[in-house]
This record gives sequence, structure tokens and C-alpha cells, in this order.
Amino acid sequence: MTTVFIGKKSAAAGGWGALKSCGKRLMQSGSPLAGARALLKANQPDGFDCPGCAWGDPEHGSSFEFCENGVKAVAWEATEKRATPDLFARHTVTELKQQSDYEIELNGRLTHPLRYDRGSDRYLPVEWADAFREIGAILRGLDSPNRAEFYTSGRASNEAAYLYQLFVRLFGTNNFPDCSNMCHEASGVALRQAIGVGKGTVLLEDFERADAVFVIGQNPGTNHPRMLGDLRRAAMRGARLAVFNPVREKGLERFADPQAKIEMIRGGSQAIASHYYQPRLGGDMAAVRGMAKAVLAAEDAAKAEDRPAIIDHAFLAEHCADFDAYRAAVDATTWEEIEDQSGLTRAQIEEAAGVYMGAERVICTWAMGVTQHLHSVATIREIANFMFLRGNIGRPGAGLCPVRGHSNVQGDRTVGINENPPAAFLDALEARFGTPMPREPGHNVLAAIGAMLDGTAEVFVGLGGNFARATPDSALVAEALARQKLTVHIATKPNHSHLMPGEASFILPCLGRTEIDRNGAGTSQIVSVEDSMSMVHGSGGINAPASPHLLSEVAIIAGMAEATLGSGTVDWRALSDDYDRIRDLIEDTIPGFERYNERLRVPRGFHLRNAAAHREWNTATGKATFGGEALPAETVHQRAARNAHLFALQTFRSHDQYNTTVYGLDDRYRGVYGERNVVFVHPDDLKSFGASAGDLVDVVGEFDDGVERIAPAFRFVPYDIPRGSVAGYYPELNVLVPLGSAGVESDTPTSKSVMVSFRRREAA
Ligand SMILES: Nc1nc2c(c(=O)[nH]1)N[C@H]1C(S)=C(S)[C@@H](COP(=O)(O)OP(=O)(O)OC[C@H]3O[C@@H](n4cnc5c(=O)[nH]c(N)nc54)[C@H](O)[C@@H]3O)O[C@H]1N2
Ligand SMILES: Nc1nc2c(c(=O)[nH]1)N[C@H]1C(S)=C(S)[C@@H](COP(=O)(O)OP(=O)(O)OC[C@H]3O[C@@H](n4cnc5c(=O)[nH]c(N)nc54)[C@H](O)[C@@H]3O)O[C@H]1N2
Ligand SMILES: [Mo]
Repeated sequence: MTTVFIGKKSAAAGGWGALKSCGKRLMQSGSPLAGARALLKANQPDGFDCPGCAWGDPEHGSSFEFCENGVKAVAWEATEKRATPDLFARHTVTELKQQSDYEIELNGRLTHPLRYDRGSDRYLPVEWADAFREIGAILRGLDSPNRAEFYTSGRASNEAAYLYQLFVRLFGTNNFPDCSNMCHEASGVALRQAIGVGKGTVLLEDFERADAVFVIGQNPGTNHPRMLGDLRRAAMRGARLAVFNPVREKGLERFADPQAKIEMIRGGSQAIASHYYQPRLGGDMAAVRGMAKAVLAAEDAAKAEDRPAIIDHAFLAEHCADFDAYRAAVDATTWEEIEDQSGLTRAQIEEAAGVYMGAERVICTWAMGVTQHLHSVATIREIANFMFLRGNIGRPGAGLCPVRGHSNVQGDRTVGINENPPAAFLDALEARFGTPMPREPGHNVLAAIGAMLDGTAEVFVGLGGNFARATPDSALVAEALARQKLTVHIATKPNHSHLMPGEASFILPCLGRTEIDRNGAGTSQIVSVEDSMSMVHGSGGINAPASPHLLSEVAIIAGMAEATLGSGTVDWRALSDDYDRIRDLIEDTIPGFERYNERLRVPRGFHLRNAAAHREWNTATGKATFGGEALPAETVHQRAARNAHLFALQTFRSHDQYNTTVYGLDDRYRGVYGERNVVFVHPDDLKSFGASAGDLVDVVGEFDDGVERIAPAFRFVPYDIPRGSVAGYYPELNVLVPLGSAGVESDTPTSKSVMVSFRRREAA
């Protein structure tokens, strides 16, 4: 038995630990100068958009906003290590498969386009023109365009994503599985129903005015460190921060802002969260319903005693639909149900409701802890219901804020990466290009995997990302990729998805965000992205390309499109030579992008108007619409609680990873070092299992489809987490997430509610 990997937790998030970690990261990248120079240009008006996350940028930021996440993302891309043809000559694909996710990307940046050679089981260099020709020929040879799947990861720029969707729709399909299907899909679905727009309604400056911020199911200390700065400033002004998270996350407790010297010396500001609640996994809808119940009870009491109203009657009357049905649903929900499902006491929930009622302006933020459950859409509707009660939407300092993940995942959706696009968008494309667009909805991620497995799909194209490792049931998805006639990966670094070649397979290496993108005439080009606050801004790289053979994502898409469709309808080369022309097309076909090229070049860019933020409701009722759903009959935690050997597992991120990209093996804030195969568990659960910290177990999936799912050799880490709930890292635990378990209405894999048991192993 060993426990050496469990060490001291960092005292506070941010602070010296972050600085030290960053220095190390830059040095390891082998290119400290390129890295450091790049950092000074991240999220600046004349620099590139940081690939780290989708949090907004300050209005008047004149110096680099320090962010550990950003440093890692930039250093990761600016590395001097290269995955050259030599690497692929030395190793067969079968050999490379033995490398871990961490090791495989450590090989560095891809330098040449590669084609898989089945005879030698190796990737060999190929000319760009030959690659495009062969890809085009295979695509044209399919008996239906619906036999191809076109995946997008959320780093693609607006320009690349728009060109990609144009190519694919002119080819004839809406098969656009994208990372959003695994991420904030539920937020989009729920918000469209509730407020008529699938995006958040707040701006960064609203955080300067809010009296209370509710942070639900999110770990900004690791995943959105710059948000922590905004939360800290709010806390310092006296705003209250109520956190709902089953796990006590360091970053939300105490935070030393590297921007604030005094705090760095003292080792952390006062607590960021004024109120920290630890619900059971999947218990948030019950917790929010409970708060709403408390608010309505307070309203009744105020009315009876002739005191001022608690709820915003004017807002409800003028702007809302279906309040009565909602009130009935709340009345029908008992405190027993609420306490059992949330795991919080009525007193705790009433206290949290007090924070809400005591605040004139409230913002609610959330991320994967809310969106990756079975009943995520209903939970987000409940968050909206709760915020409507006191009119906390569409006024300064208040609103709904789903915090997006990938730096341009929101923009990709805006410009058409959508398997079920609005008819108006297709109409606009038809009008602009004079060609019919496919009207049949396409495949999302789960449907695409199904089609790839059952033979309906024969081609997989990935615009970035790591499809095989990001998706559930890893073994099945590996098989799905290997069954394809053609797999194409547009990528910056090698990853495991590339090592599951179809009959023909290409790795097409592209420029990253930090690199200068020059067209044939030598003119450098910029791209654009949209952040979580719907700000669209330009991004231009500053580093020399990792290899002279790289093409931009736009140029690669244009090359494939030309080889597949010819240049009759669209002059692909002209577009790839001048991205302004792509932006003109976006302006012509998507509302909100008027004078795109001009406004993009203004420092900080421009804001895409959000109707709901102006209290205009493009919903079915024409109003902000309450949802009146009952609580789920049973959460994964409740099911597990009824059986002594079952546990509800969530798969989250360590501090040293970016999704499937593993930067290192430490999780500093959680005190785990040099080890990723761990399971966080309540000490009493550990005891009742007769186990101790560091004991080795197999984690066994307990989904009811008869499939055996095992994640072998994981170590227990005792942690402050509710009994019955456990946690571990993605992507390692994706072998346990069943393809058959998906969110109601969102179809998002339920990565945060996986039923598991543990099986003892002899210590290694
Ligand atoms: N450094 C870094 N930055 C990133 C990423 C990264 O991998 N690394 N990924 C990017 C992407 S794509 C995304 S989507 C975001 C992800 O950002 P997050 O959503 O913060 O990511 P997770 O690590 O999945 O963390 C989920 C949090 O929700 C909590 N949680 C889990 N289940 C529940 C629940 O049932 N209820 C509640 N209340 N809480 C719960 C977990 O304990 C954890 O704190 O970050 C983006 N930024
Ligand atoms: N169990 C579990 N599964 C999850 C999640 C979870 O919390 N738990 N989270 C889900 C979420 S929120 C998301 S967003 C998905 C993420 O799914 P993906 O977006 O598919 O995965 P990433 O790990 O972000 O992709 C990393 C790869 O992107 C490529 N890349 C990096 N930068 C660039 C670039 O600039 N251009 C191009 N073309 N390629 C680039 C590199 O080759 C790198 O290997 O995973 C989902 N899967
Ligand atoms: Mo995400």
C-alpha cells in the first residue's frame, strides 16, 4: 500500500503555487521566449485569443491578465518539441498506442501531413495536394453525404467553423457532432425554452455590480482562473458568493490573486465563497427548488403581514408565462424530497435562499456539474425559474451565466456548427449561394457514434479535438473509428484518436492560435472568436509556425472542399486567401454581424446582441417561461444510496489537464501528485469498505445494459465529498461512461452521474 501520491494541498488557489507551476511549464516547453512573448499578447487587442477558456476579457485590460490555465495552454502550443515523420517512422501505430494520453501529446507539434500505410502500420508523409485529392474522391464516392460525420472541437475560429459548415452543407449533410454535445448542450436547450436564446445574458461588468453570485457545479479555480479574479473582486466589495459543489474545491474557498501583491505575501485573501454547500451528485434541481420554495414562503408571509413583496410582481406580470403552474409544482414538492435528493438540510437551503432574497442583483453561473446529468435541462430550467422570481435577468448586475469551456465553442455554434440548424439560417445560405441546403437534421455526437458503429457512417472528419477520448465507452468508440472507410484529423498535436485509423486515414497538421497565419501573398490574417459573454473579437498569432509545412485550418478546409466540390459555387481559394471574404459571408447570412470586418478591428471587438438581456423573449410563449417539472423520480445518488456497494461517480478535470490533453500528473489544489488513476471518496465510505487511503481497486461500471466496464487499478483518496458520491478524472474514466446514458432533451453523455462499484485488488 502506498499513499505517497497524496500530498499537501496548496494553501490557496492562484498565488505562488500558480506562478511556480507556470515558470516550470514555460521552461519545459523548451521555448521560454516564444512562450513568454506569446503570453504578453494573449487576450490583448493586437494579440491572439487565449486558447485556455471562454471567460470574457476585461474592457480596459492594458496588461496581460495572469492566468495559470492560459500559461499552460500557450506553452503547450508554443513547445519546441516536434512530432516529425521520423517519430512515425520509428514507431508503428500499434506501438504508439501504448503511450498514455500524456505521453502521446508530449511528442510535440505535428509537422507534416501524414497518410496511414496499412502494410507497415505507419503514418507516412504525404503531399497536401494528394491528401486533398484522395479525401475528395472518397467523399464523392459515398452513396449519400449522410454517410459522413464532421466533428468540431470548440477551438476552431469563426472563420474556420463557418467555412467547414459551408463545405459540409454544400456537400449535403447536417452531420455536425461537436464538443458542445458533451458540454453545454443542456444550457442551450433549457435557455432557449426559458428565455428564447441559448446563451448567457450577462457581461463581464455585471460582476462588478452583482450583490450575490451563485456558482453551481463549476470549478473555476482550475478551469476558469480569470473568472476567479472577477469573483474575488466581487467578494472584496462585499458581494456574497454562494457555491454549490459536492466537492470542496480549493479555488472557491481561498484565492491569492497573482495580480495583487499583498495577497500573494499573505498567502491568500479571505474566503471567496461566503456560503459553501455540498449537495449530492445530481441534487441541484432539488436544492434550487428548495430555495424557490423558501422564497415563495417568505413572499406569502410578507403578504400576510403586509410587508413589502419579496418577488418581483411587476416582472412576473409583464414578462413571464406559466408562473401559476410553476408555483403549483413548487407547492407539490415536499421538503423531504428536497432534502433527500439534494443532501442539504432545509435550514441550509433556507439560508441560501436568504442570500438570494438579500441581494438586489443576482448572477447565477454554472458549468459541467450541472450540464452532464440525466436531468440537466430540467435543472437549468429550475435555475431560470428561480432567477425569474425576483426579476434577476435583463438588468445590470443580474442574469444567467453558463460558463463555456473551449475558447470558441459558443462562436462555432453561432456560425452554424449545429446538427439541427434553424430554418432561417438555411434559408439565408440558400439565398446567398443559390443552392438548396440539406434540411434533414443531422447527427450529434451520440448519433454519430451509433452510425459509425452500425455501418451507416463511413467517414469521420475531425476539425480538432480528440473524439475517441472525449466520448463515452472508449472501447466502442475506438472500434467505431477503426470501422470507417476514411478518417481525417485536423490537429496540432498527435492524440489517441489519430491512432485508430480507418481504411484510409490522414493526419492534417494545422497552425495554432498563437502562430502567424500568412496567405500565399505573405499577408498575415486574423481570425475571430466569441466568448461566454457573446463578445466577438479578433485573434492574430505572433509566433512563427511550428513547421513550414503547416496550413491554417481555413486553408485545409478550403483544400478539402475544393477537391470534393470544385470551385463552381464557392471560390474556396479566394476565401482562404482573404478571411475578410469569409467574414463578409458570415455578415450576409447570420444576424448580428453587421460591419463584421470593421467592428472586429476595434479593440475588444463587439457584442452580439442578446435579446433576453433586453427583456425580449423569443420563446414559444413570447415571454420568459417558467418550467413546471417535478423533481427527477430518482437521482443516481439516490439509487446508489439504496445499495451499500454502489456509488455515484462524477468524472471531472484535474488541475493539470485541458480536457483530454494531460499537461502533467499533479492536481495541486486537491493534493494529489504524480498519479491520475485515483478515486476521491468520503473517509467514512472508505472505512465502511474496509479500505485505506491509497488502496488499489478496480472501478466497475454498473449500468444495466449487460456490458462489462472496468477501469483497472485506481487508488482511493479520502476527500471532503458527500458519502455515496465519488469522483475521478476524465478521460481515464470514460471507459465507464455508458453510451446508452444520455441527458433528457440534451442527449449529453452523463459524465457526472455514473453508477459504479469497487472491486479489491492486490496492491501492486
Ligand atoms: N485548465 C483547464 N481549463 C478548462 C478545461 C480543462 O480541462 N482544463 N476545460 C474547458 C472546458 S471544455 C470546459 S467545459 C470547462 C469545464 O469547467 P468545469 O465545469 O469547472 O469542469 P469540471 O472539472 O468537469 O468540474 C465540474 C465541477 O462540478 C462539480 N460537480 C460535479 N457534479 C456536480 C453536481 O451534481 N452538482 C454540483 N453542484 N456540482 C457538481 C465538480 O465537483 C467540479 O467542481 O473548463 C474549460 N477550461
Ligand atoms: N467523462 C467525461 N467526458 C467528457 C467531459 C467530462 O467532463 N467527463 N467533458 C466533455 C467536454 S465539456 C468537452 S468540451 C469534450 C472535449 O472534447 P474535444 O474538444 O474533442 O477534446 P480536447 O481534449 O479539447 O481536444 C484536444 C486535441 O485538440 C487538438 N487541438 C488543440 N488545439 C488545436 C487547434 O488549435 N486546432 C486544431 N485543429 N486542433 C487542436 C489537439 O490535437 C489535441 O490533442 O470532452 C467531453 N468529455
Ligand atoms: Mo467543454
